[in-house]
Amino acid sequence: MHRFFIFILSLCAVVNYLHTNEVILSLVEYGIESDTIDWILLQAEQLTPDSIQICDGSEEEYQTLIKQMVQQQTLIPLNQTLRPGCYLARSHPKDVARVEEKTFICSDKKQDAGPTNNWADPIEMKQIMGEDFQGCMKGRTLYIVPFCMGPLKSKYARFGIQLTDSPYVVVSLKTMTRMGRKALEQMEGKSIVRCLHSMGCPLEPGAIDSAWPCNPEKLAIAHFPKTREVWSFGSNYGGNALLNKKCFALRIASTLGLDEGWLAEHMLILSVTNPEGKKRYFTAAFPSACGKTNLAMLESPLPGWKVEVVGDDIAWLHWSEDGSSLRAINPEAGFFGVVPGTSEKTNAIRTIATNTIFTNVALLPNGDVWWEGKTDTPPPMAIDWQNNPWDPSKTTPAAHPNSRFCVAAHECPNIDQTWQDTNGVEISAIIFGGRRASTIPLIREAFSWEHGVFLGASISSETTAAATGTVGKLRHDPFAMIPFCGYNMADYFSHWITFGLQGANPPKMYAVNWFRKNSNGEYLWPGFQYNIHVLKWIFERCEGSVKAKPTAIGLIPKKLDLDFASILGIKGSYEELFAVKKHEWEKEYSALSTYFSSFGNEFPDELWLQYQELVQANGQ
Ligand code: GTP
Ligand code: SPV
Ligand code: MN
Repeated sequence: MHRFFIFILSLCAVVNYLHTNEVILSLVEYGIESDTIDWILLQAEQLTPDSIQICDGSEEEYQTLIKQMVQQQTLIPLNQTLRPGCYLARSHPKDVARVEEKTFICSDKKQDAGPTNNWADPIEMKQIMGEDFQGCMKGRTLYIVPFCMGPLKSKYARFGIQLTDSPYVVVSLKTMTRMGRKALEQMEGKSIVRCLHSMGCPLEPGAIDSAWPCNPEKLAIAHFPKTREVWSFGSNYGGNALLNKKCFALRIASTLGLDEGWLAEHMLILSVTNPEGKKRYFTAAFPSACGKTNLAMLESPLPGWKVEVVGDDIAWLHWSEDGSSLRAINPEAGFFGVVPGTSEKTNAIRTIATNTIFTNVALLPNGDVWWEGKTDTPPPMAIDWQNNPWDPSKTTPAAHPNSRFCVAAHECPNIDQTWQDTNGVEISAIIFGGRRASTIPLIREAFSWEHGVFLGASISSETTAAATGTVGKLRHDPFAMIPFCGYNMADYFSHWITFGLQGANPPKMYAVNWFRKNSNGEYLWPGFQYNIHVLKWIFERCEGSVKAKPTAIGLIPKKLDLDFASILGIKGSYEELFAVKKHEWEKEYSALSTYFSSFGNEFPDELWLQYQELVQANGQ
């Protein structure tokens, strides 16, 4: 206790905040360990905020911050009759997506970050970033945001505290996590992931703040797996700034999973209920902006078949204690989803009707929002995401391609009633996918767990606007985890193989591709709600009620079992959707061989064996 008071005294000197003592005392009362409190105090000392606020997660606190951001013009209230509780934020034009080239894994040894991550020495990184953090919250409030990832009281839940100077981040964390008092109440004796975040824009006295402060020139997001810390500087956007999400729940959590025998995955979790009322749960890993949220929120056109959401982005997978079932929890409590493409014809539209913060969409004269794909005909006029007048003659999009909605899970009409189950849900099937214009068929089933791991490791996908950089470039993205694995990916592959062998009855595994195109560049498969036909087939395979057709690349559905006749707007035939073209697969296997070799001796033999068997079976 003695140390606390020295800190408090030194803090009172730099922080013009009468209630600092109260803040400390309330943390002590909640049983937060003294080393965590020391950390908060030390940070406060170097960040030099004008005030400190511990966030309790109350509605009142949320509304106060919203009001403050409306005044600051960070948020624009939308038409409250059309969209109650909804706001629009416009980001800085240079702060619109995750920045992978400025994302670092700071393990002690470079080898532990592996060939697919940017590595930096942890001591050097802390020195470099430490200088930027020095004094960076001048003129601002330091918010202390305690949060829980996973259902409160679940044995699978994990805890974090984010220190941030961004009120936009605080309200987003309230929506995306179990935040504030309810998290603090569960934290006693638990290990806590320390998340430090600043927009990187100190405010001089009397200076006018911008609506979206950020510091793109000095942007860096560093992960310290050994000490379970994340440091993020300079951005206010999505996964760069909401450190609970990709930074904690994937990069740091994946390293916890490696140590403790579980998996933190970039996966949606959904349930499918058949006409007899039987429910099964599946997970699916697709790279960013490749269809997770839309699949999770699917509204089924097939009579009697229903899909409900457990999670749309991240799944933590554990074997049950007796090893009899694979359990999945969604560590999040809300959705941060891609807006463009969402319409009455697709799946998330009802979830974002109320209490949603939209970032970087267009504003309509009636105070509603618009984005590409919302309606077949664009509005005659709008204000684009950069606050410029827009009309359909413009060549630039009205909404940014990576514009997002942030909304609580309970706003989703198709949320599964078990979504907060402390034991997670039992997974029957694991699906991998990517955005591929050619080569990869609509769906195939793995022959075995090892083959399934091979399918996951083999995913390539065209890059999207979810990360800065070129869009549409094919890249290897094993398990949709390339930007999110906190350690050496070769060890990750091995971890997947051994993980499957730990349970009595591993789920079936699948690879899907909604994005195959014909020679006119049109999607062969109508996707969205029609993906239910694929989910139905997977369900029936799990039941053992349909037979599959063996091919060299996996088991595929028989034509009649996909019920093509009832699918409207289909451009491709069964034969086109499942075509295995020799020249395409030669290219595919050659690219895979080069890629797998890049992991050197660390690459698991089991996957090389799979590779060789498949190449032979293909007659290549
Ligand atoms: P992140 O949140 O970035 O991880 O993306 P996500 O994987 O959740 O992707 P999301 O469901 O938001 O979809 C991304 C884009 O792909 C949107 O523009 C969708 O309209 C489009 N999309 C989603 N599902 C389908 C599909 O089945 N077919 C086609 N053609 N496009 C789809
Ligand atoms: C993704 O890029 O996969 C996202 C958006 O879900 S972000 O939260 O920015 O990572
Ligand atoms: Mn999503």
